[in-house]
Amino acid sequence: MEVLKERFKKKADEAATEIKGILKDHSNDVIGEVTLAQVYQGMRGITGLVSETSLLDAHEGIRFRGYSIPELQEKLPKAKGGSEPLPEGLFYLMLINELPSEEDANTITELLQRRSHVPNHVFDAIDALPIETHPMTMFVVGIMALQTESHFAKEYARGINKKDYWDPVFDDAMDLIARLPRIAAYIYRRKYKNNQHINPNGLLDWAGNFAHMLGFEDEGFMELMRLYMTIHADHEGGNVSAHTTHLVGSALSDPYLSFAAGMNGLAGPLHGLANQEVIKWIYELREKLNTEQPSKEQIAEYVKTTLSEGKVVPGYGHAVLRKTDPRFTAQMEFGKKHMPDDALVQTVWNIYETVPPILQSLGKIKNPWPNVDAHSGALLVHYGMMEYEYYTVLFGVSRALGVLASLCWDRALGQPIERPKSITTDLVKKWLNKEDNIWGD
Ligand code: CMX
Repeated sequence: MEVLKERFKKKADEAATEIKGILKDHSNDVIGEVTLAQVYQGMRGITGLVSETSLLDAHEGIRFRGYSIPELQEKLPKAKGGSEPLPEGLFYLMLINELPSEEDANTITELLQRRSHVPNHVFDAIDALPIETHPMTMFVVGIMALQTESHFAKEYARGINKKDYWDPVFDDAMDLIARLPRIAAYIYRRKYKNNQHINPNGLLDWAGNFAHMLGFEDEGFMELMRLYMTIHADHEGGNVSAHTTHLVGSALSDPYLSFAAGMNGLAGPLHGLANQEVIKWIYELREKLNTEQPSKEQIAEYVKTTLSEGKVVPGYGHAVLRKTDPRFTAQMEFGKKHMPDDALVQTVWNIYETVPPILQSLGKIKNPWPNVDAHSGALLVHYGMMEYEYYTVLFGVSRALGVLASLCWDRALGQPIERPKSITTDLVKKWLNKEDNIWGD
């Protein structure tokens, strides 16, 4: 067994024993109550699942296994000559629950390189789609075509013991993470660069090689990809892409099926697709006002028009966060360091100064502050990646690190099929009229 797998198994066994002990003594402890509003309004704030890889605090933002983004930037291994964290290191941290050494991160890079072969039928499946197909659709089709390679699906068909589910799931997770950059780069080069594809460079790290296959050799872009792939990787378990992957995986659908389902969720404009919507929205604003650098007054007017048309301001608001997203701040810092004079980046910063008070004044928006998607596009445009419809694919490649590490934990901890209770409004009315004693009160 490879070292990483052994380490994972040891950690997972320890955790499983610990959880068993906790449940033995505390199974009936109550950890929250549920209101009718929560049931009707997106289950917001209901604690209902375990996701080991990260935890989101409304005011502080995300922590991966206890570490904030600035702490990760300081403590995770870097590429040679670089200053941003290697996403391989974050993956190790999420999977093993320990900070990786440089050697640990390099081991992941090597393992991923070894597993990165993508069979031709995957490219054929993508090629069968019309060129105007959205890149996220191509991405999901590519992942689904790759499902032929699932170790878990094969082992399950052979009758694997349930104690061993985690093992082929682990292999599938590693294979998928290794192969996604190739699939994603293929989609980019097919759709936007005349089908001129670029071979992988085995000397580069995972994110650096992804940048290379996309066609961006600039060291600044490679650094951006390392940061981007790190900060988008995980956002605890309840967001649509993580929760969907977990939910579908709970039916023992293999990691390809589960991750593809999660990516269908990421492709929604209230979730990951917001990163394309932000740039589209800024471009429309610039075009309408015929200026490259709209003033704060012009931005404010445009925000009001957007709201009056019954649309959301993309990149702002969050279901859990109640402060500026630290993932936004990390990208702002990157912008200040690498491109402080970029007109589009400055517009993003002017929007940041303009939008929150307007949203706040509406009185109904719980979080007027920017989320991760408000900034990412402007940094990509700076390096020449103009094709904003592609941006959510980058988010998806990164998100694989978190949700697939989580899927390994789900199976190693023997998490059961997920099946919450739903109700009907008829039943609610009966309960309110005390005609039915459904909840025993
Ligand atoms: N612009 C305009 N209205 C907004 C808004 C925004 N950015 N954010 C929230 N609202 C509105 C909601 O639509 C809702 O309106 P109604 O009561 O009329 O239905 C009201 O404010 C209350 O919403 P909320 O409780 O503050 O927010 P939710 O938890 O329901 O939704 C989110 C969270 C992210 C979907 C929402 O803020 C939004 O639509 N933002 C814009 C899209 C976006 O940036 N999504 C990316 C999120 C990060 C990610 O997953 O990638």
